Amino acid sequence: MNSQHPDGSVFSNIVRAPEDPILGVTVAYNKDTSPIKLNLGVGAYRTEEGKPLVLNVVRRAEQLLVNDPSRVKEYLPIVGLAEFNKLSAKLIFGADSPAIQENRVATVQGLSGTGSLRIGAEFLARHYYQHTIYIPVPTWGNHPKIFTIAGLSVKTYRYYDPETRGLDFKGLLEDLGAAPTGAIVLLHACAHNPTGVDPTLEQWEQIRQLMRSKGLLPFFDSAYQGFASGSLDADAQSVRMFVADGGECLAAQSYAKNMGLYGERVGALSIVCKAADVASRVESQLKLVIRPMYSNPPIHGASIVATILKDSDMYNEWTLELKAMADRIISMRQLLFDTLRDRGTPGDWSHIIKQIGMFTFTGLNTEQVAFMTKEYHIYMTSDGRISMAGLSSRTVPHLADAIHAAVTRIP
Ligand code: PGU
Repeated sequence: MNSQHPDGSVFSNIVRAPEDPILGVTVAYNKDTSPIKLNLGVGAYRTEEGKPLVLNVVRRAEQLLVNDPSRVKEYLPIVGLAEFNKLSAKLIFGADSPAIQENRVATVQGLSGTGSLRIGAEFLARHYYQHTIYIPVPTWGNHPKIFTIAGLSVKTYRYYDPETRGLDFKGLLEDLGAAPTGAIVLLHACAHNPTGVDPTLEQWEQIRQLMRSKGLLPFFDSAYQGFASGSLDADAQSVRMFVADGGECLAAQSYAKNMGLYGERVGALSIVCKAADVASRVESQLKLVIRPMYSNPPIHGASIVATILKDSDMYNEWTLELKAMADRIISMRQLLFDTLRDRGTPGDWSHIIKQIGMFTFTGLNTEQVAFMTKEYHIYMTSDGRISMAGLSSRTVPHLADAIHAAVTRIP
């Protein structure tokens, strides 16, 4: 025993940290023993049977990898698998992108979307003259933490209007218009999380003009390419508009959702520069960011992605499976909307079918969410976001009952 550490532990003064607002929902769900429990918290795809899905094309790619004796487990380079990086840049910027053809893009493999955002943030904190980053309100809860811990100063811009349940476009333009020259702006490439509200292409064009006129630096978070519309190209339009004007930008990509590779942690960070020699110097500095964090990225997930992206037959199979996931989510939106209408649930629920991507931002408040969890064993984030992919035609009636009870009993 030591007088400074009464119970003998040097860690006895550690206070318990709260659960994560999103991943903690699954922790609570797992503890619930009710047979009717439903997890609509985490944005992870489930089948109509409520099961996680490994895409058939991913299974095929894994078989090829396993059966190829030339595959070894050597370390990848610091920047990751070269082939994967090239193909990832092509996927987001387009096969005919001049920026790629002119070798103006530095791409490194990252630990899924989160890790790629973090590399970009660390790079900007070290090498970019402006340390202020603007993020939308609301946004994915991890964004402010990633940027703050990397040493950037986080400010916000208006994005969502709870009154219209749509984009606060005027507020967005005002706030970005008032941002200091050179400030970084985090943009959700498509399927904005948590609101499911994206700018139209015309609005994107206005955002682009404003940002370029003020020298604001776009940092795209692309976690849902293909999940918004079902089309990989359509969902990359926002990013491609900014690259087409010849200006610079960053893009963090995740293969968690669109290839269902969640736990494999596969992603990429690309920095589009004005010239090839700049891109090559940027890449050299990205290596210095990565090396002391985790040295070099894992090989398996990136090999799966590269196998699929480089083979036209497998690529096509992937787009069909991706479209099927997106379509199932859209059909769940319609079913939930119809079921609430049939129940005569008070309120206008048309936003359920208007919103895009994995989530519906229901408008339910914290008390209503707590009530639904307690009385109906339905788990969701406290901001009222539900992951549509967690629903099936079997569970929609249960959710509709819960929403109906919540809005009629709790103001
Ligand atoms: N960016 C956005 C906008 C996201 O929604 C997510 C995941 C990520 C990046 C990071 O995903 P990676 O798995 O690192 O590629 N958001 C999901 C998943 C759970 C979580 O919070 O990580 C969600 O439910 O919001």
